[in-house]
Amino acid sequence: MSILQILEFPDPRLRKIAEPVSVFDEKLEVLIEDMLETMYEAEGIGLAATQVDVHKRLLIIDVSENRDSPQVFINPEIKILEDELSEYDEGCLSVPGFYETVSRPRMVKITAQDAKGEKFEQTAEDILATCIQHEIDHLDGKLFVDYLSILKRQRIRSKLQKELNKSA
Ligand code: GNR
Ligand code: NI
Repeated sequence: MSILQILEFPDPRLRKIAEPVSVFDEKLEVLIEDMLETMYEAEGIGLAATQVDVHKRLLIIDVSENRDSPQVFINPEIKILEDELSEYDEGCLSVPGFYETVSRPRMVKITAQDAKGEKFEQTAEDILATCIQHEIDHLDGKLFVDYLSILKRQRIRSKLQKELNKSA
């Protein structure tokens, strides 16, 4: 297993639109294992393939307290089940150190495939619903900072750009 490098905003590769997964092979299983290891090491509750520069429609989530209940969603689609929104202070491993409140639909239905290509359906509420929407946004080249004011986004961008320049 290996820890993968997580891209950081404003890296343009975070804006790529991921392609559907069509082959469910050993290589995919290895990618999933590496993404899980990377997510746990970074102490995130989710990770989208886009964040590790793999532009495939694949995301993983673990919102459990004990960090022992990973969920894998491949080619996920969501349907909003309620008009009600919920607000969370969102963070992102690709936007390190920044947390801002974002509103999203509170309850969604997800259809996706598992690592074997088997289709499944699941409803999600609250933090799980938020996290899945946040991860699907990554697959579509979107980041939570896109929901903030331009001013806030520019401030975050210039602070992170300075950090990236320092380490370059
Ligand atoms: O670790 C994460 N925490 C989080 C908190 C609130 C809403 C969304 C998230 S996802 C984030 C990990 C990440 O960046 N996934 O893409
Ligand atoms: Ni994120």
